[in-house]
Amino acid sequence: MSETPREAGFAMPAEWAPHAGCWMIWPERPDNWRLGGKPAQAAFVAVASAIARFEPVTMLVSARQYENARAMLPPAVRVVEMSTNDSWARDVGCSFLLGPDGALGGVDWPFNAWGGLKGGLYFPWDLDDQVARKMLELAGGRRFRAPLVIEGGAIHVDGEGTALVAAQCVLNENRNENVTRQDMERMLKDYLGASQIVWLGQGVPGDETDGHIDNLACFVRPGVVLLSWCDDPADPHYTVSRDAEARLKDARDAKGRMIQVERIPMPAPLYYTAEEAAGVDATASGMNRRAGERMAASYVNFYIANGAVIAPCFGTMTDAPARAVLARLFPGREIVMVPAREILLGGGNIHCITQQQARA
Ligand code: KQY
Repeated sequence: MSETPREAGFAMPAEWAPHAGCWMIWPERPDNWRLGGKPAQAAFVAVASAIARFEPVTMLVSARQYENARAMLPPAVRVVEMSTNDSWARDVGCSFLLGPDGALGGVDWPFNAWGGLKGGLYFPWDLDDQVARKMLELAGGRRFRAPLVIEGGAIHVDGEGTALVAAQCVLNENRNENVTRQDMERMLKDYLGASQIVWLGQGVPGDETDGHIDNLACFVRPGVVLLSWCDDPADPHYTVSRDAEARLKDARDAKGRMIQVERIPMPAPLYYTAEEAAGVDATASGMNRRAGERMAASYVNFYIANGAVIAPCFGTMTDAPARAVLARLFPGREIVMVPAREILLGGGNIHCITQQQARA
């Protein structure tokens, strides 16, 4: 058996800890991004440009799109050629770790496109599964290949030994058959350097990742979790958000603290328009877009950069209250909201398309 990060003295820092930079992947897949990816590319440029004001950004780009991406991105963004199947750096990238004397490491999570042949979103996913290894080579970090399939968007950590997950996702049979909660806890503790796992139940309804935690809830500092909240009893997220709050209030973190729950409103319901759905190539993949289908929108799906929070906005009446919540919870950081509907149309949001590289 190879050494685990925990055995080697590595752990995943909180997202608010200092970053060396941020990694992203350029969108181009026409069965996920409408109109050949052009509107999504503009949205990714806006996100990369916003983050680049605060920390270095690396954009991984296919050979085919290299010139286009280089031309669209500001000079401050480093563009590196890499083959991928799609553009979800949170999920296919490594989760960076720090170890003894500030050594850089990273978890390379086995990836199966959110469910493999049992409801996964595309096939093949072999290029995506190699991204974490390649990132760690470029960054000069020690690689720890995990023994179970999960994605970076399925975990959040507080940097003090606590990890937050949703059972719907990390115990899903389409990631690992017959995995027990104990198996998963052991693996998460070993690979994140954690000592306490806080379990939520379901993720945001309609989330095509089977309930990634990064769309539902996140730590904003040790002992405090921000939860996407719904007050409409007719909305399926009403029950999900209440259940999540109850579980958080019952839980203790790695330091034995009770968890303070902060609520952020979920965006007013957002649906694919007929034009948006028609702009996506139809394939046999799991990503069939239909007009009128509800999207799993959430303000929790933000990226914490050095000195800033880069958060999605949707042009809805909930944008301003959401910004106010973030400003209150992150008093030392600039809140930068970026229009993110085009990212949401692809099934995720700003946290899903970014990956922080830790700095000692
Ligand atoms: O939310 C994410 N972390 C990824 C979503 C993938 C959607 C693929 N269409």
